[in-house]
Amino acid sequence: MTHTHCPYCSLQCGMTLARTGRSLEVQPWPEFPVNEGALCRKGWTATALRGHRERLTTPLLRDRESGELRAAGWDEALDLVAGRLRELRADLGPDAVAVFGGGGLTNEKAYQLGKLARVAIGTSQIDYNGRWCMSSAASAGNRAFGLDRGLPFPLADIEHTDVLVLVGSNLAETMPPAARHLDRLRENGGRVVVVDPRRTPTAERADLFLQPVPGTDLPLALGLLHLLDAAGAVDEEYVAARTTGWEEVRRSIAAWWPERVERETGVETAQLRECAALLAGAERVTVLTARGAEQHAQGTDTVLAWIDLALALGMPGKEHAGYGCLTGQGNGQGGREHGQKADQLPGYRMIDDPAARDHVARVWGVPADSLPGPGRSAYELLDALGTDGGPQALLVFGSNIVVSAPNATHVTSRLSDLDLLVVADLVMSETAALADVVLPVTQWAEETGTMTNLEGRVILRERAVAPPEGVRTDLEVIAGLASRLGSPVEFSTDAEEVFAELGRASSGGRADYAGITYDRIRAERGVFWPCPTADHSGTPRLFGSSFATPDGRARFVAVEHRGPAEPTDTAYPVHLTTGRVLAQYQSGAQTRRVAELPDDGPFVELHPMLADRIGAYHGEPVVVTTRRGELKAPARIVTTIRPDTVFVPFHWVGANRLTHDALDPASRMPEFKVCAAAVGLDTPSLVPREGYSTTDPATPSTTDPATPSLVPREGYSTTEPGIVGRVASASERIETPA
Ligand SMILES: Nc1nc2c(c(=O)[nH]1)N[C@H]1C(S)=C(S)[C@@H](COP(=O)(O)OP(=O)(O)OC[C@H]3O[C@@H](n4cnc5c(=O)[nH]c(N)nc54)[C@H](O)[C@@H]3O)O[C@H]1N2
Ligand SMILES: Nc1nc2c(c(=O)[nH]1)N[C@H]1C(S)=C(S)[C@@H](COP(=O)(O)OP(=O)(O)OC[C@H]3O[C@@H](n4cnc5c(=O)[nH]c(N)nc54)[C@H](O)[C@@H]3O)O[C@H]1N2
Ligand code: SF4
Ligand SMILES: [Mo]
Repeated sequence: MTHTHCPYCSLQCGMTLARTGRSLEVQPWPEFPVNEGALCRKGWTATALRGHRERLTTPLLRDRESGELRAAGWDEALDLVAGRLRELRADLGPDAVAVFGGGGLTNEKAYQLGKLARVAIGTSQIDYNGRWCMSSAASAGNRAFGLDRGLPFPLADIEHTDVLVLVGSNLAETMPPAARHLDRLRENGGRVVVVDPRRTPTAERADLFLQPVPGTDLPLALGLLHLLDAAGAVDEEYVAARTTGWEEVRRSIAAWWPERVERETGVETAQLRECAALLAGAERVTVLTARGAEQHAQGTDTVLAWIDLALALGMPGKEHAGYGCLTGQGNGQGGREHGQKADQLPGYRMIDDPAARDHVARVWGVPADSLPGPGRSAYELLDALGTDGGPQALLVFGSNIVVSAPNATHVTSRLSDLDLLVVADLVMSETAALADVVLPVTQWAEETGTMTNLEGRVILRERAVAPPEGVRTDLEVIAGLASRLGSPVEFSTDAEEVFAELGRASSGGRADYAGITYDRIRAERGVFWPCPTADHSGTPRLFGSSFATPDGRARFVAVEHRGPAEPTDTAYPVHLTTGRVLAQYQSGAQTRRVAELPDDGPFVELHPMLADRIGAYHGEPVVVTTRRGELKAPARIVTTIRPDTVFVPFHWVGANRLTHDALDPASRMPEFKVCAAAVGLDTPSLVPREGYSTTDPATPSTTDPATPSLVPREGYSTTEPGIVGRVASASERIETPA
């Protein structure tokens, strides 16, 4: 029996792994506080990849002549990789080699990956998939509070708030055991507000559901703030004592009167007023954002607008109230603290800060001036691969870029221009399938390491079983490469030893782990950072008396609504948004291989009115087209989505051929959550006429056979969700999701 944590999302549910004979069974661990024994179906089936026939168990090298992958020994594979990296480094400099990490990697792996890049390779070119996850909330948190810890309080605190506002989170499907907090909150007399263009299972639990046009959460927040200010609901005492910048925000919200907000967001003024009244009357308000609000080219400003709202109400730092971001990946929090991010060193130190460089270089035993500066952000890094002056080799640990990167067709073509692509994975992901070298690694139950959950709680995953013969841990792979690259310092392969070094490297930094040990985590069921010394009890709650800014005050930031990078037009008249379903995880590399989890492939969720317009029936294939590509998938006709919006899950190849690569200027987050699309039937009339290019927005298109039915009828407003109930004809075809 081993107590450990689920291999998937940031809730990091505690579970017990029990061995019976040769099998490994998932059982509850009721004492672990975050999930109290509950798991979602991904957690219950997590051991299915153990002994799976598609598990990789030997290194693979691409044969130059046949183009096929063939089995190889570890020494042959690592020698080949290191040899080629040395050549590239000698010919083109260390930045010719790039590293791409993942928010699912343990703290120890993320730390060693950063050290591999900066010390053993000497490259500045390292970033990771967390850039696509919560980075906009991270930039906003740093700006407003001087610190980014997703939740500055334990998740269970939300049970005691009076009003909880969930902006772009579908936690009932993305972290199901957390949904019970919503139920308890309501039992305690609290209210829940959900903001989402789709009435999700999370929205079903809401007292008030706002259904804005994708990409308009920012004006929604400013509109609420406008009403609150007008009603005298701003906590002037708190604002004066604990913040700066309010007057500028106050001026900037003056013009966001409700009718303008309704025009922009599609949320009716009556609902807006209802929401403002709920907030104004509450003693404790908690605002939580997730990817729906954050994955936009104005994601940072959107989060700042919601933080402005929370600050104006006097909430951050108050008990059972405040602002938080629901981080996503298993180690989405720790993964952004220990050095796999382009601009960071361990302990959430900034790589361009001379004092930070000195400290970390001393721990690493190298001169500070040998450390490179900041590199490119995730998408910019991938976009530069194989180009003149860009990296010519890429090492990937813990991401399936081909499926999950925005504008994926372009990214895949960048990968194919590389001189060397190396992927370390457990299974043959779509990205591994393109690699020149595939390195088979252990998975969670077969190794030990720490993760930091969405609350900033550092937890321990203990090894429960031996790995299959032939695979190595990521730490062993990293160390093997480091020594072959002539690293001036040793790389430990022992997770506990690496954690102790990480503790020293983070000491005195913003995310200080120096006082945390494996034994303490075992004894205390997790320790919250910052925890600077062995006798420090850890920090479950932040900001009680001051914020992490130099003067201890939180910053109001005035923001402007720029709108989506790609607005709809007559050729691409609907909003495309993307996201998740309960039974699949991320790029699906792992969960699509679990037989117990339903895998029906991608689908296009659309409203009966839109379906009516294009003549689509439930289950019938439809084609979604954007300026970057198209996807054919069955229609799923539901009344729960806005009539002007379609939704496609990204767990399968396809959704990201459609998405836009516009980036947020501060966080470099791509705009996964909104772009302009056309949707039509998969019929011959959809084949572009001669001379008509689907990639040319300038082409006059109202006469195009693919789109005329999408031009709104007279009297029909695409921004008015209330119209839903008036369409009876399509209702026979409606199927709401279970
Ligand atoms: N089942 C499952 N659970 C997961 C994951 C998974 O892949 N599968 N992944 C984990 C990870 S890494 C993450 S980051 C989290 C993500 O967790 P969530 O953020 O909850 O998941 P998403 O489905 O990406 O987006 C949430 C909601 O945003 C809505 N949305 C789309 N556009 C907008 C918009 O413009 N504004 C607003 N307000 N809402 C919008 C979508 O309709 C969707 O319901 O989930 C974690 N948990
Ligand atoms: N359209 C659209 N695209 C999105 C999003 C969206 O909402 N919409 N969300 C974005 C978000 S929030 C995220 S987090 C990304 C996630 O997308 P990805 O980065 O693709 O995440 P995963 O599918 O978890 O990929 C992890 C890969 O690493 C492997 N792996 C798992 N554990 C380990 C390990 O310990 N070591 C190694 N070496 N490999 C391991 C897995 O088998 C898998 O192949 O997708 C982003 N892409
Ligand atoms: S909610 Fe997240 S951590 Fe918990 S069992 Fe499901 S996937 Fe695993
Ligand atoms: Mo994520």
